[in-house]
Amino acid sequence: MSRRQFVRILGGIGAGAAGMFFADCAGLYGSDGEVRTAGAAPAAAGGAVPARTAGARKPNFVIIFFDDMGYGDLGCYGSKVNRTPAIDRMCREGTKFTSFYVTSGVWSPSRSSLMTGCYPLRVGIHESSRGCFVLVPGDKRGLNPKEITVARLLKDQGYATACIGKWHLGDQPVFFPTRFGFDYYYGIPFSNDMGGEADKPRNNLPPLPLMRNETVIDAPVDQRTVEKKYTAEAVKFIEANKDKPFFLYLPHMHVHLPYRPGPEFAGKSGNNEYGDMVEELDWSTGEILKTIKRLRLDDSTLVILTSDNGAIRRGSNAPLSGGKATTMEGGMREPCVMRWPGKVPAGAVCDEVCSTIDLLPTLARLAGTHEPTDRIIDGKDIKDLIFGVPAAKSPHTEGFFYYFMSQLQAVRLGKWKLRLPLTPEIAGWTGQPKENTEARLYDLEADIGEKNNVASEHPDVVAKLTALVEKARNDIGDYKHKGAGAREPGYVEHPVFIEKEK
Ligand SMILES: [Ca+2]
Repeated sequence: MSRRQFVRILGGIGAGAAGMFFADCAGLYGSDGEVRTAGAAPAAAGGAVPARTAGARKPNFVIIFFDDMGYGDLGCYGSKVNRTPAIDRMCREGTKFTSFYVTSGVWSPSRSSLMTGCYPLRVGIHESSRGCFVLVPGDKRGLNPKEITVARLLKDQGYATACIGKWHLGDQPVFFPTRFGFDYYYGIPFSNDMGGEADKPRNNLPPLPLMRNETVIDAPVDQRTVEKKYTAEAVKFIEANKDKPFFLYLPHMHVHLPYRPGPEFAGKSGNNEYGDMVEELDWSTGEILKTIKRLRLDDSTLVILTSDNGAIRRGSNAPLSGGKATTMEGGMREPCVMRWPGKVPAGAVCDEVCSTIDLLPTLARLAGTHEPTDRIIDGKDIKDLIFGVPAAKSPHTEGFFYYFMSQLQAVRLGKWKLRLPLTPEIAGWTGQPKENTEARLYDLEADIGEKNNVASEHPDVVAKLTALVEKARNDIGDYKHKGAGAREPGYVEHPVFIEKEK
C-alpha cells in the first residue's frame, strides 16, 4: 500500500477518531479489553474436535507466506528477472500448484482464511471496523476469539506452534496470535507501512513495533533487519522442537511496501529493490529447508510456500490479469509450492482449484484430527491433490468464490470463471473495472488472462454458476445482504495503539 492509499484509509477512519486513539494510548498491556460478539456464539473448541490421538509421530508443518508476491515473481513460475534458486529447487523436489487461491486480494482478509479455513466474510474480517478493506493499527475489530484456528487445532494435538512474522488479524491483546493457539509469536503485528521509521516518523501512528509474544521489544524496528531476524527465529524454533511435531507459520514482511531489503541483498539482484527482496526471501526459504534437512526432518515435514495476495507495481502477476486488491486472477491466484520428500510428488504440477481455506481441514486431518464440526468451515480436505493421487479432482464442486470486501464478484468452477454484473462494483486500485453491467464468462484453461468473454456462447454455464452464486449469497453474504451463515468478528470497545513500554 502506498502512503497516499494509506492516508486515504486513515482519512476513512477520520482525524477525530485517530486523535481519540492517541488519547486512549495509555496502559497498553493492562486490561485485555472487552470483547463483544453479536449473534449466536459458537461453542468452544471442547467437544467440537476429538481429543489428542496417540501413536506414530505426526508430521511437521511449515507455512511460508509471502506478502504481495505475484504469480509471476518466482523463477519456477516463469520470472526472468528474479533469481530464486532455492525456491526453484523446492519446486523440483515438490509439487507446483497453478490454481491455488487466496480468498482476498488484500492482507487481513486473506490471512483470516488461512487461519480459520473460512471465507473472510464468514468470519467478519472482510473489512475493518470503519469500513477499510484491511485492519488498521488500533482497530476495534479482530479475529473473534471464539474462532478455532489451525494453530489451535494442532496445539491441541500436541504440536509446538509458532507464528513468526506479520499477523494482521487484530492488534489488541485479545487478538494476539498467542491467544489463538500459538505458543510463540515474534514479528510486526501488521503491515510494515503502518508505523513510523527512525528517519520517517508518521504523524498519526506510533513507531513500527516488533513484538515477542505480547510485548513490544523494539520500536521503530529497522526494517532492513527484519527478514534476517525472522529467519533466525524460525530456524531456532525448528531446532528447539525437532523431537516433537511442530507447526511453524512464517508470514514474511517482504515484498510489501515500503521496500527495505536487508543490507546483504540491497543492490545485488539487478532487478531493483523488489528483486533484492525476492532474493532475500529465497535465501530465507533456503535456510529453512537446509535446517529441515540437517535435522533429518525431510521425511516428516510438509513445507507449503505461497503468498497472501497478488503483486502491485514492480511485482509480476504474469500471465494473469489484474493484481493486488482485485478479484481478477492476478489478485487472488498465487504461486504455491508444497514439498514433503517421499509423500508429495517431486516435479509435479497440480492445476486443480484449491485454496488457503483448505489448509486447516487438510493439516488437521494429517495431524489425526479434523476441522471443527460445530460451525461451517468452507475449506475442504485436499490431501489427495497434495499427495498426487491419480485423477484426484478439486473438492470445490460447489464453486470457489471471489469476494472483495463484502461483495461477491466472481465464482470459479472447473475451468470456468463467471464475473458477475455489479452496479456499483466495489473497486480495488489496480486493473479493476469500476463499471460491470454484464455477466462475463471466461474459460481459464484457454484464456488465463481473462480477455475473452464467452458468456453468450455458454448460457448453460452462466446459469449453473449463477445458481452457485445465489447459494453463497444466502449463506456467506454479499454486499448489503447478510449471509445466514456469517459469524461476527471480535470487537474491543476501547482499542489502543501498541507501543514499547517507556
Ligand atoms: Ca499482502
